[in-house]
Amino acid sequence: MKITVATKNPGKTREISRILRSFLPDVPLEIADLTAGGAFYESPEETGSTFMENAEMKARCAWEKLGPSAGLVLGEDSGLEVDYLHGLPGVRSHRFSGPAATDEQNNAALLKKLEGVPWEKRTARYRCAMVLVDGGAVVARSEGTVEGFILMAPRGTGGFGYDPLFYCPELGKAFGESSAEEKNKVSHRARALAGLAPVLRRMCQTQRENL
Ligand code: ITT
Repeated sequence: MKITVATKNPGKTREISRILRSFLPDVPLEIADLTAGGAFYESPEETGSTFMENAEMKARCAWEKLGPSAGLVLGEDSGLEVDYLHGLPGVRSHRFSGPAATDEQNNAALLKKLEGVPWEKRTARYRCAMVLVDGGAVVARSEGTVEGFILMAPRGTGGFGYDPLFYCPELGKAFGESSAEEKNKVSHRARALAGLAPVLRRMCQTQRENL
């Protein structure tokens, strides 16, 4: 079963691929993303006000550009919501400190905005929305969250994005200090994928029956 993840972020593809393979060990999965054709694939502008709207936009855009060769298309939009910042950076997580911001610049900008804010007020969550498109039509949607705190300084080098600043009480450490297996047990992305796994399993069974 071929799935194209409508993303140019290799960190996301790596996690999605590992998580899906662990949820569906008996399903033969071929997982692609948009990094290979990245130079000529233009991502849609993320104009939605919710993660779900943006996830659908990404999935539909990839389907329109790639057509049936994409197989199933998985749109994913995710980000960090910090309560003290009234939900920011939210859907602007990737562009928090400017349109071409690096993860390091975004992390520095976040730490600056939270300067002097005490631990108990540094609550935050990662949120992930996913939309599965088959033949141009939306066949499933799913969301996942993981609660945590924003650290006073980065810890660890694991994961990507804001992971060195995200302390996960469920793991008792920062995502940046966690192994891929640990993060993938509790992450917003894993929880969103848990909602899609039964749909993918059913689709695979139908494909097998139709062979
Ligand atoms: P695509 O649009 O191509 O999918 P992107 O990285 O721009 O790639 P988003 O618009 O969904 O994707 O922005 C997500 C940002 O939120 C991401 O770049 C990180 O800064 C942050 N983020 C989301 N999930 C994360 C995670 O698991 N760990 C760390 N940071 C994460």
